[in-house]
Amino acid sequence: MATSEAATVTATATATATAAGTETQPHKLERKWTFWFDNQSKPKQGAAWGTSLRKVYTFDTVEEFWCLYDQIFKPSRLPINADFHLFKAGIEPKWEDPECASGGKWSVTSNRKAILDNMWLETMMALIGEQFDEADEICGVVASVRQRQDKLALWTKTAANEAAQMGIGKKWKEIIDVTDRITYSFHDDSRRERSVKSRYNV
Ligand code: MGP
Repeated sequence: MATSEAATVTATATATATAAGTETQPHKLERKWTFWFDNQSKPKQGAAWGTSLRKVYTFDTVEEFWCLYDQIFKPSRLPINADFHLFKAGIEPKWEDPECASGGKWSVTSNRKAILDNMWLETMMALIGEQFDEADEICGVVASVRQRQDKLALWTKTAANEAAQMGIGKKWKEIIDVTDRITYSFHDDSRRERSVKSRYNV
């Protein structure tokens, strides 16, 4: 997404949210969330990971969320090697962020665009609606479109806290309606080696 597109999104989302707010008060969320976008489809040679990662929009109302989701944030619209992220405001979707540094992620794959879109939407609604008992443990969710398989990952804060991660994993499976086993990996392992072993599964 070009900077001008991001600016248009910002203006439209604000306008729509404001228009919606003229009749009723916008519905405030428990906390602020930020949408991010990363397009690694045309990587600059030698560019370090993260150079194409862009913060797009921070919001804290239901109306802004629906407007942004509807207009932009559907993973089926992404090119190959691009990602959307929805993270708590103030947390960057990077292993290097202090809130993520000791964390990890639950992952699911999808071969069908419609399923990925649906799992992404269900997960985002659960996050902004504070549906997880361990909400403080959650950093955000990432939708990744890849040649081989699309992926969704739920990033959490304290990888070593197995009980918290198992609680989140079980709840997430219900939310996205997945019955197959899902796996949890530590960011620390990903930092060290490319083929990462899973630490927990549920
Ligand atoms: P990835 O984006 O998690 O998987 O990490 P992808 O792109 O689906 O690739 P695959 O290996 O699963 O097929 C891919 C690579 O990007 C990692 O091995 C790192 O080199 C780099 N990378 C990914 N993340 C999320 C980070 C990060 O947060 N920080 C840094 N420094 N590098 C990262």
